[in-house]
Formats: sequence, C-alpha cells, structure tokens
Amino acid sequence: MKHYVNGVFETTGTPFPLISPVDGRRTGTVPEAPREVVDAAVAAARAALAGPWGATSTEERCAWMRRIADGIEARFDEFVAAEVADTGKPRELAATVDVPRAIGNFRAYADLSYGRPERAYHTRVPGWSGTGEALNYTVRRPLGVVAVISPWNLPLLLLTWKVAPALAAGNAVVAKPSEETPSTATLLAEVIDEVRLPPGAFNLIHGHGAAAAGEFLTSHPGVDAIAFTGESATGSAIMRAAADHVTPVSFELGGKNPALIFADADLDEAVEGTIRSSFTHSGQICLCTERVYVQRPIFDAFTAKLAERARNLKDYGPMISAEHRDKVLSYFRLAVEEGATVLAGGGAPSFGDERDGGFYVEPTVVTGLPESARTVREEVFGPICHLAPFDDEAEAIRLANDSPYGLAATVWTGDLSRAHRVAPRIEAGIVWVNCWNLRDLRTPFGGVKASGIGREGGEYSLDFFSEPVNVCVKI
Ligand code: NAD
Ligand code: 6OD
Repeated sequence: MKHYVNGVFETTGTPFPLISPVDGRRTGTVPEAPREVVDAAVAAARAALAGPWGATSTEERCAWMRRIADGIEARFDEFVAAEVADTGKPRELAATVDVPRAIGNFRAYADLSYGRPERAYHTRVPGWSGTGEALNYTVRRPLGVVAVISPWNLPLLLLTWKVAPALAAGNAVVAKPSEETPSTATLLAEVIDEVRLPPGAFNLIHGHGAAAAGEFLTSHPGVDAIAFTGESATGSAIMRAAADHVTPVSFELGGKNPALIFADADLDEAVEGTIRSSFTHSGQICLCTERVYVQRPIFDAFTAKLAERARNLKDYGPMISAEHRDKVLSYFRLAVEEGATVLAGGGAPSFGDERDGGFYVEPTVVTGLPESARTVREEVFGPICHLAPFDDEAEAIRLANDSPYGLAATVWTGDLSRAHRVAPRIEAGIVWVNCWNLRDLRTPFGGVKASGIGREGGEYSLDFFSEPVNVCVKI
C-alpha cells in the first residue's frame, strides 16, 4: 500500500500488517502516515486549489468524474478482488454492490453537479434609491480542503460516496480509508493518477484513527471540512477535534435499526427481507436490522421461519478482524447472560478448513430480552437480531423509536395506508417499506440522534461540500 500525495505515490511511515479476515494470514503491509505526511497532503490540497484544479469549470470536473468512473470500470475485476481480499465478503456482494456503486457514485455526481441550478431573485424595494430593484443571485463555491474518513465495511462504496461529490463541487480532498481496508482506496488513487487529475486535488493517506493519521487530519488547522462515516463514539471524538477550528462536519454514524413486521405483511417476503437486512455482509452494514418487532398473531410463525433460514445460511463472510469477532461473540454471550433464548447460531462456526483461522461468527437469532437489555440497545455490527412481539401500530412505533440511534428502519405491511401512517413517525433518516437498502443516489441519506449529523446523497452532498454566496446587484 502507498500514500498518494501531490500526485506521487510514497511509503513514508512505519509499516503495519494487513491481515486477511478469511484465514487470519498476513496479506501485505500498510505505511502508517506520520504527521509530516498528513501535513504534506493538506498542503498539496491547498496548493491544488490555488492552481489548475481550483480553476476548473463544473463541466471539466464532471468530465474528470466520468473518466474516474471509466477507470474503475476498466479495472473492475481488480477492484472486486481487492475488496474481497480486504473484507472477506462474498465475491458476489463486491461485484454487484461495492464496485458498481463506486462507479455509480462518480457518474451520479457528474450528472447531479452538471445539472445543478443556481438561484436568482429579482428584488423590488419600493422607495429604495433609483429603480428600487436589484438582482440577487446565489453561486456556490467549494469549501476548500476536505478530509474524508471512511470505515471498513463498504470501503470503496463509502469512500467514493464522499470523494465524488467533494471533487465534483471543486474541493481538494485528503482521504483516509480504514486501516483494515486500504486496498481499493489505493487502487482508486492509481485510477485517479492514470486519468491525470491535477496533482493535489485528491490525496490518500493510510493509517489508524485515534492519536494517528485520522486524528492528525481531523484536528488539522488546514482542513476546511470533515466528512466522516463510522462509529458514533468516533464521531464524538472527531467533533471534539473539529471544535478547535470550528470545522464543519458531515457524520454518518452507527445504528440499531428496527424492522416492524405487521400481521398483514406477506410472511415469506418479510422473512426473506429480514434475512437480507439482518445478515447481508454478516450484519456489517450500518443499515442492517438488529431489532425485529413482529405483530403478535404472526410472531411464532415468523420467528420459526426466520430462525430456520438463519440456521441454513451458508455463504457468509467473516467479521473484519479478530478484535471485532471477539466483540460480536461477547454480545452473543451477553445476550444469554441477559436471559435470551438463542434460536439460531450463537457462536463461532467450525469449517474444517483454512477459514477456521479466520474471524467467522454464526448468523444468530435471539428472542426473549427486555427492551432495556444491552443487546437490544447497543449496536453490535454483526449478524445478530433480536425478535420481540408487539400488539398495535402505536406500540410498534414506540418500540422502534426507543433507541439512542435513528439511522434506518424497515416496515413490512400489506396495507398501504398503514405504511404511509407509520413511516413518517419513525425517528430515522431512512425508512424502507417492503424492501431494504434499495438506493437512489438522489435521495437524502443519513441519521438522526446518535446516527449522524446532516444528510448526504444527491443535492444534499453537493450542499455540504459547497457554500452559497449571495451576490446582490443593484439594477
Ligand atoms: P470507526 O469509527 O472505528 O472507524 C472509521 C474511520 O475513522 C476509520 O478510518 C478510522 O481509522 C477512523 N478513526 C477512528 N478513530 C478516529 C479518530 N479519533 N480521529 C479520526 N479518525 C478516526 O468505524 P468502523 O469500525 O471502521 O466502522 C463501523 C462503524 O461505522 C459502525 O458503527 C457502523 O454503524 C458505522 N457506519 C455507519 C455508516 C452510515 O452511513 N451511517 C456507514 C458505515 C458504517
Ligand atoms: O448506500 C449508501 O449510499 C450508503 N451510504 C450506505 C451506507 C452503508 C453503511 O454501512
């Protein structure tokens, strides 16, 4: 792995090992960016804004975004292989979600940025000197040097989700991917180098977060804005670091997402949908369902079907690291200590092959816990869901909202009126009805409460990554 600073690849810094979550073996080394590399990246970004990159038009930047998308597409298999190697996720997931979405992010923000209107108001103030008229128009200018910090679960998707709109809006970027998953970010830097984006417009540094490259970046006085996706606790730490320079932040944080299954839902669809929403990428997606509330008349049937499907899941990937595996297993044990009945999974599988050296845990379904249990309140970020019954709509909404988090929710019902009644009353940034993780990149994405600050997606990202300037011209 290499840093990419001012258009140059380099490896300054003490190397740390990259470990495969599939078998626990070392697959490479990553340089830990010291403070001077972070300083150099921020300085390169600042210089890019004062140079050719800062002088680009929207059209030119959109053309760059399309070239980057084409460049990723041309090396599609390499990107997929790198994402699979870093995360251990099933190849199909990387090939149908992560890498196509990275390409989609660059194309979407090229389209959205190019098509973005600027506002004008014709102002009339009777009695004001002369005509009493003015033309107000609002232009948007980039924020400047933007720090992008991304997590390990959807490494390329979530990195490009911020890099694409930040660049399209004319900012210069210093990106730090998760220390666990640096490979596709490095490939992205190669693509950006191949398409000859002006040096310094995009910089990549590798390293850890706290008291390391991540913190050096988020506390840097030369950074004008921070776009972060990761844990809520990390968001708090970054906010404290950002406070010194009043640096604006956009935060996509953790979740403890509920699913509400009403008795009028199609049972099989709701079961399959919940299997997807709880166990895709072994529960390591911030949008995954960890709390499942089922209306009492179908509770037993739903629970039995879901548990059976979970027990039969075979093609699942590992936790990202030994540390995360241990954390998830500790929640499996905690659930039992708190009084849960385990209906599926509950431990680490044994495969009898190289995967036994990896970081796998079983898809796990539990029931019988009170709402106050830590297993029901805290984000596990692994393949576990807790099922509990409810009686009516009001109770379902109350249970869904009884959480410090508010990222995403899923409602399963055959009653359209109910769907429209319930969805807006759920305290979450995203509510899916009879589906999960169906994405339109123009829509707002983000969370309420401890799940985030602000919205990204479509014009919301372009709003965050730029600042409106109103010009008032007297006529
Ligand atoms: P994390 O917060 O541990 O790390 C995320 C990134 O922040 C990494 O690059 C890390 O190096 C960096 N970092 C850590 N401490 C830092 C600090 N003090 N200063 C600056 N940077 C620091 O998160 P993770 O374990 O990589 O990802 C899992 C978490 O992310 C889960 O909580 C999940 O819900 C959340 N997540 C949220 C979304 C969303 O869209 N809301 C998406 C994906 C993941
Ligand atoms: O689909 C997206 O745009 C997005 N931000 C997904 C986040 C997933 C969290 O793990």
